[in-house]
Parts: sequence; C-alpha cells; structure tokens
Amino acid sequence: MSATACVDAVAAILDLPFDELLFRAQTVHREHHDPTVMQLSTLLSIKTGGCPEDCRYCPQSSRYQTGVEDEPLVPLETVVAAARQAQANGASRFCMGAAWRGPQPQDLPRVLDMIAAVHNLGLETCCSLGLLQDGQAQQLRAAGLDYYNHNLDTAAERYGEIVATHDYQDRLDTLARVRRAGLRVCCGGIVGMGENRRVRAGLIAQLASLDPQPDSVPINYLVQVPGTPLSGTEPLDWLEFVRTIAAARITMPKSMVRLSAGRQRMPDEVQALCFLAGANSIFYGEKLLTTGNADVEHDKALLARLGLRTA
Ligand code: SAM
Ligand code: DTB
Ligand code: SF4
Repeated sequence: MSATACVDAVAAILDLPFDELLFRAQTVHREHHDPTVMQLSTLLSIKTGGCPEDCRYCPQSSRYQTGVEDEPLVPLETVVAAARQAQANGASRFCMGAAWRGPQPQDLPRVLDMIAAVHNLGLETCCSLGLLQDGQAQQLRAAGLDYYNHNLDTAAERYGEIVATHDYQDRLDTLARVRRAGLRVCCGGIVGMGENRRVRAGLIAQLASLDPQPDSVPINYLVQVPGTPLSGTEPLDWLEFVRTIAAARITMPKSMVRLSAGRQRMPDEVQALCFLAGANSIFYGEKLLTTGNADVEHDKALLARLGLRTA
C-alpha cells in the first residue's frame, strides 16, 4: 500500500461513527490483549532543561522562557531511589528521559550505569535520550536497556512547523538504529497541537507503517506550558482524542498503546473511554518530566473503579 493510501485508510477509520469506531477498536483489542490489565510505566527526568532543540511544544527547550532550569545529569543514587519507589508503587517499567538533542559520548557511561542499576532491580528499562549516533544503541542494549522511546510526534508533512533543528528523517534514522541494536521500540506522538484530522491520520499511518510496528505507542495529549510557542492552542476535543487512541489500536493491534501526557486534566470518564478504545498502558507517578501527572492515589482509585488489574 502506498503511503497516501495508508493515510486514506487511517483517515477513513477516524471518520467512522464514534460507536462503530469504539466497537472495532475494542474487538481488535480483545483479540490481542487482556482488556482487564493495565501496564504502568514511571518516568524520571535524568537531565532536565537547557535543550538546544526548538520543539515548539516542549518546556525544556532553552529557547523558550518556561521557568524550567538547565540542570545537570542527576546522580545514580537519585535514579535508584526513584526506581525503587516506582517498583514499590507497582510500576513494571522505568523510563529515563533527558533534554538532549542526543547523548554526548562523555554522558553515555553515566547513563549506562543508571540503566544497569534499574535493570538489576528487576524493572523493565526504557530511555528517551534523543537522536542516537552509530554504536550508541548497541551500548545501551549491552547495559540492559529493554526499550528506547523516540517519538515521531506528528505527521511528516507537519514536522517542519513544529521542529526546525532536526528533521523527520533524523528521527526515522534513530528508530532504525534502535531496531538494529535489538532494542524494543517505543514510538508515538502528540495530538492537540492545532493539527487537523488528516495530520493525526498521517501520524498514525506513519507509526503503523514502521516495520516491525512499535512495541509501545505513547499517545500524548499536548500539555500546554506557558512560554512555549504552542501554549494557547485551541485544546483538542476529548472525543477526537479518544478517536486517535482507537485508530492507533486498530492499526497497531499488538502494540501497547499508552495513554501518556495530558492525564492530569483529563476527566476520569474520558480516560475510561480511552481504555475502552484500546489504551492499555499509562504513565504512573506524580510527575511526567517537568509537568504534573495524575496523582497516584487518584489513579489507584480509578483503576479500582474500572476493575482493572495492573502489570
Ligand atoms: N529530548 C528527547 C527527544 O526529544 O526525543 C527525549 C525527551 S522529549 C521530552 C520526549 C517526548 O516528550 C517528545 O518526543 C514529546 O513526544 C513529549 N513531550 C514533550 N513535551 C511535551 C508536552 N508539552 N506535551 C506532551 N508531550 C510532550
Ligand atoms: C512520551 O511519549 N511522553 C513522555 C515520555 N515519552 C518521555 C514525556 C512527556 C513529557 C510531557 C511534558 C513534560 O513533563 O515535560
Ligand atoms: Fe529537547 Fe526533546 Fe524537548 Fe525537543 S522534545 S526540546 S529534543 S527535550
């Protein structure tokens, strides 16, 4: 199928009557997953702020006045303490994010130690460190990394409006390096950046055409941070967000679809619809990277109200 035909197919899915779309998504979901199980991933920002890139959604770019300070790489002990806490709270995966264009060779050894330490606790490990150079993915894998998160964020044709300091092909090249190193791929995007349905279809089509498809697909609802160029964007209709989750589930049946950023302000009923639409993973813990997340006690209560078990 050509790329355009594929976008057309996803656009047709997004255009379905809402109940039809959810029924199809839930049917696909049940063929491949236990609908009563939710996977929990906890995030830690190991290097906050001061990023040289200009991603227009991001509070960590040094180009925008968002109040996020440029901090050094955190010490190993901080990572181990946070990972232990995440494990005690019931998370199965620990994701370490860094506000880098990509890791510098001098930073990598310390990150490798963090990965090994988290791996030794018995947690799944994930890193989101930006663009990787040849050989870096292999080093991460050898240290005990299970997943690498690297998002495509939007459709190819819109990427240049959102980020100018690197391009879509750079992201695809890193994803190829990650796969070649034998790492599992976590790759998704952001919606609510003022895009139209066609752009959302383009993002989902691009993710679904990765071969093999990503193991995890984080769908982020833009967290609008004052000072970022995208702050003040018309918020995306919740039901349109649910449609996007459903389209991800239908087109990537085996992937874990993660309801990611944006849950702090998302009504419980909308989250419940996202789970019905096939989301089976969440970020769990008080914080994402620099912004707040839904609180843990609230999440525990929500999962209990919905009769969901955790993994
Ligand atoms: N610097 C690395 C990179 O860009 O790949 C890794 C960290 S970066 C913060 C990871 C992802 O966070 C981005 O690709 C984007 O999907 C997400 N993100 C950043 N700011 C966000 C925001 N305000 N709302 C929702 N998602 C956001
Ligand atoms: C992903 O898709 N979302 C996470 C993780 N991968 C690294 C990051 C969300 C960041 C939200 C804004 C912030 O807290 O800075
Ligand atoms: Fe930097 Fe990543 Fe934020 Fe872009 S998304 S500014 S690369 S931290």
